[in-house]
Amino acid sequence: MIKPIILIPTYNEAEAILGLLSELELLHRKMDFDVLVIDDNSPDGTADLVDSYDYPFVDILHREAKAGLGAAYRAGISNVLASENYSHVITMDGDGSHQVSDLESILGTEHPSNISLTLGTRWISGGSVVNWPLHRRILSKGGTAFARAALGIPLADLTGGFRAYSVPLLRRLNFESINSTGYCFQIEMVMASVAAGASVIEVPITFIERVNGVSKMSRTIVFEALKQTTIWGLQRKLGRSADKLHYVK
Ligand SMILES: Nc1nc2c(ncn2[C@@H]2O[C@H](COP(=O)(O)OP(=O)(O)OP(=O)(O)O)[C@@H](O)[C@H]2O)c(=O)[nH]1
Ligand SMILES: [Mg+2]
Repeated sequence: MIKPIILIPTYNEAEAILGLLSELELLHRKMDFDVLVIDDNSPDGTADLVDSYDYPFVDILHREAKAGLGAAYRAGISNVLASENYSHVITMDGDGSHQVSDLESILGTEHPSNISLTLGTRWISGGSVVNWPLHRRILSKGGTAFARAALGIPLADLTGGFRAYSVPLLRRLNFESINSTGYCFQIEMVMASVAAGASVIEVPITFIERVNGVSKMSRTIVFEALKQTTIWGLQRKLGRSADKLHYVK
């Protein structure tokens, strides 16, 4: 039976990862899925903790060094696509901000069957953000508003990382052209999915600010996202649509 796989990128999430895996283990008793943690050789020993977590549904991809969220996801997705075992790829943060209780609606057994991309969304009715300072709210909402206007994609949360992609959708994408290394990978994946004709649905999620560990969000990452989105927006204005960016095979 093909099943979903949850990809969890981690860099220094030792304080959060086992809690998350235990919650997933509870859900796993009633729902079949696999988990792949993608760790960039976290100095805090995140990978050792995952290795010691002896559940057959959990695997880990060990990478040599920190290379950014986009690079980690590309490596994880490439692993998934090498297998025929999976129906969906769910992406989820490893710091406890994404709630296991929202997973069932992300996976959406009740969604229309043509849905190929589900976006967990903080900024629609029913969605919320807990314990975020004002500047993070402004950054997230402002970032999405800017990307929405620049790219002409009318969705409420383009930067969130809690999503489900159908494997057939991912197989249509040309990952050689999706090259954001940082968080703008999330925006680029929506652009590429829309270019590939994805049917998108947004479901509300509760995003809780990390309690442990340190944010990897940096000025460089914000700047990369801003610069990249501006370039994509200009390319669009010049008539170079996303499919001409060779996102679709
Ligand atoms: N493998 C890998 N994982 C990463 C990298 N950068 C971030 N992550 C993971 O990606 C997820 C999201 O990163 P966060 O730092 O939580 O980013 P955020 O949620 O936007 O910001 P905060 O919650 O405020 O920290 C977390 O599980 C991180 O550990 C990276 O370079 N490599
Ligand atoms: Mg986080």
